Amino acid sequence: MNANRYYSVIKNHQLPQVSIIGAGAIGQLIYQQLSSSKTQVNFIGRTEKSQQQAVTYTNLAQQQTTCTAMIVGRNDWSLQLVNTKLLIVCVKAYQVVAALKPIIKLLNHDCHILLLHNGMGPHLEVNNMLNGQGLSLGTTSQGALKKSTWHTQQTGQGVTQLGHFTGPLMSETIKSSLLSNIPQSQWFEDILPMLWQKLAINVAINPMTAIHDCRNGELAAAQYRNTITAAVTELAQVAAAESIVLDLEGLLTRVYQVIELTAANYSSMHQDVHHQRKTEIESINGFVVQMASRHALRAEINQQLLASITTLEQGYLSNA
Ligand code: KPL
Repeated sequence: MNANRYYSVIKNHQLPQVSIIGAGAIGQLIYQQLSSSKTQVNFIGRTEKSQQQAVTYTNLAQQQTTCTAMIVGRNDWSLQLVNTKLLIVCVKAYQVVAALKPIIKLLNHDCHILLLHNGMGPHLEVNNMLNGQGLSLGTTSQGALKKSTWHTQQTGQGVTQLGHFTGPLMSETIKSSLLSNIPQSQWFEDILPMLWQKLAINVAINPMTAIHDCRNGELAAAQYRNTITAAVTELAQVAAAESIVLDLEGLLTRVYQVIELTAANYSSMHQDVHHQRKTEIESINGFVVQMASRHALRAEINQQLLASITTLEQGYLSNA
């Protein structure tokens, strides 16, 4: 893009700048939700080149709109110029560190970072990479599907839970923009218990649906109950060792509610295995196993689920 034109697109406003890394279904959904607000939103691209891109969005009422998004190039000049105040990282958990590494040093100290992915773990590494920036974490159960590279469809409503993790706080202006534009979003002073609760759902449903090649609803069958109970019990014990007190009965009730509410769906891990993609197992059951070993605890069932999915994955990834 012509440098002057690019400069004027970026500098034509005094609105807080939010950048998104990861133009997957959730990244594009959040882009749409924020771009209708008094916030300037852009994507950070994968290449050095900046460009404008037509992005299409279909909402739950099947209405389709197309707008022009700015894709900021990953070069020092563009990234400094864009002066991002909030960077939302919407890549898969296993891509977070690699996505942030080359750009974190180019972000201003007053830029805040928000990680929004399935599973847990990358925040521990990102914490060590921070260059003065504050870090918040979040989870969303909103449903979205990529119909093509730049066309996303919202497929379901869901809640989005956000909260501070470390360093300087997110600015109140940006926080209220997130909360007023992302439907059913809430801010938690203590976000970690929320993330562990979401993790409890994922440690039970995701690997089991992938191993047994079934929809979420089929996990209500009695034959799966012991494994689900054991995986969630281990998670609650590990969380307790991390000083996060969770109510085991409440967690199991929630797992079965989600199984019922999403009965017809295939979990994200089922879909990853079905399409022979890398899964998020390392940041789901793998995280429980990793944290258990820190506290000299056993997490046998999570270890078994991790091993089964890793074996499945290695089978197809090594042939790819
Ligand atoms: O988050 C999910 C996922 O598939 O990753 C659940 C809640 C299990 C819904 O499918």
